[in-house]
Amino acid sequence: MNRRQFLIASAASTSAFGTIAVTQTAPRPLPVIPITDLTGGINMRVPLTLAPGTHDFGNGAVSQTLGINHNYLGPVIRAKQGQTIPFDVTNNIGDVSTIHWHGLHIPGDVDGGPHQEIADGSVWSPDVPIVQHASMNWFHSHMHGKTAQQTYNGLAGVLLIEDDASLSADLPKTYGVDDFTLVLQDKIFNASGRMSYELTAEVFEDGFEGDTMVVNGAIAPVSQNVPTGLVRLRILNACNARFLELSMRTGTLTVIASDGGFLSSAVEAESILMSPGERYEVLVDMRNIDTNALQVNLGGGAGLFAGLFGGDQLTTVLTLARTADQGFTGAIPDQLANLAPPRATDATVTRSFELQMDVGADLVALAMAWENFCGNAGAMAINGQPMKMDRIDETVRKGDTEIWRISVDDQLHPFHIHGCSFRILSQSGAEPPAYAQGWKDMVHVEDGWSEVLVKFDHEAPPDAPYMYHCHILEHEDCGMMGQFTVT
Ligand SMILES: [Cu+2]
Repeated sequence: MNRRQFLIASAASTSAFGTIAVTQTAPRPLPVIPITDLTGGINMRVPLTLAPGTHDFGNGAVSQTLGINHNYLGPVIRAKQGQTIPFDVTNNIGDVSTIHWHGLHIPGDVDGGPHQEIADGSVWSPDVPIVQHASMNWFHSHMHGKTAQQTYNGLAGVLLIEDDASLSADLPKTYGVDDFTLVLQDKIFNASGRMSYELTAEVFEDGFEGDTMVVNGAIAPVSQNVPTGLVRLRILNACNARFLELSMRTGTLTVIASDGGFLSSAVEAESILMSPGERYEVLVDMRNIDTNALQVNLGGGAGLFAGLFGGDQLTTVLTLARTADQGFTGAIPDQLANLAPPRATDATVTRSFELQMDVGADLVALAMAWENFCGNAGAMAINGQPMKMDRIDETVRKGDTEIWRISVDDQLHPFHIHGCSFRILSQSGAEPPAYAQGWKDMVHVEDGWSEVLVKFDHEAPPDAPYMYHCHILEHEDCGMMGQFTVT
């Protein structure tokens, strides 16, 4: 029995992915993550404190977690283009950590990657300039070799950027009323109901995938009352490794924004495929329907299990129930942003990256010495090289437009580049879906090449390089990561 056959057999015999719906009765309320709204002005340093906590995900058990200003996960921070956020990031978790601002166009020395370690008990105080357009970003641990475990345990939060256009746009924008931030994760809860994270060599190969969906720290399904009108969902796939195929129970998803900002116009999609690390904003029309639900397909069609199972296994993550209150009465805007098609002819440099599940035996011991963490699995690599903190893999000239071509030796991987947004020219050899044709910082690849058009406008010197890596966090920790400078 090979690896894939084993997975199919074990999934089918235990029905691990089918237990969620049948064990739930009344949905829990959607937790609305507390927001730190800085758009009105910043008159003090903004504290973020990383610390251990305990958290009940809704099953009555007390789980050991990590959090940022909270027992589990961090706040939603809202800031505006043109501001500089003076963060004080205090690390009290009892271990070294970092906080990376995923999606931000910022210089390498404040990027929060593995070179900006925060020792236990110390404070990191970056001034983070917000120069880009309205977009949903996030922040999470990026401690090399420990990213997967620390992020899974709760070191992750959301950073919403607004600009003049987004603040005046005719869109739902009342936080917690018709504008919701959803942090989606998959977890495993042990027999005592406590969150668990255990790695075997097999699990390492695929990345850690849980059997239970969690929304904003509560076990799905969760429910939320909403007023009559359009409702906006800003969705983050914060899973370590699981791709999420999302759809609505009734009707389509109206996608208005991707990782790096608004699409040029809304895209209607039957479903969207979100890799770990991706963000999409969608509108749900609650003008003429009493209830609807956001659902994820845990059966087949997405991620590692693509094409392996015949049927769908649609699981509700969030139920929306309409009240008589009048909400956002506007319509879906015709135009959201002025976004020209990407011009591949602008590129003056082309680079190629192969994401590799296996490296030669001679490199495995070296990879461990370079602080890659692979459990008992062999090391992983990009272009034959496992991650090494004191090796610069690529040097980029500031202001250049480049094409990055990404391929894989096996499986499906999501690829992330720090310090930029890019446009996808092709994804696994095909045109990307319409909802993925705007600004992105994630692209995935399984077959052939994925190609992105990217321009780097900020500096990353040799002592503070940017990362590019697989966003399956176990793969990243295991060496499927490289570094580049921009000068
Ligand atoms: Cu990977």
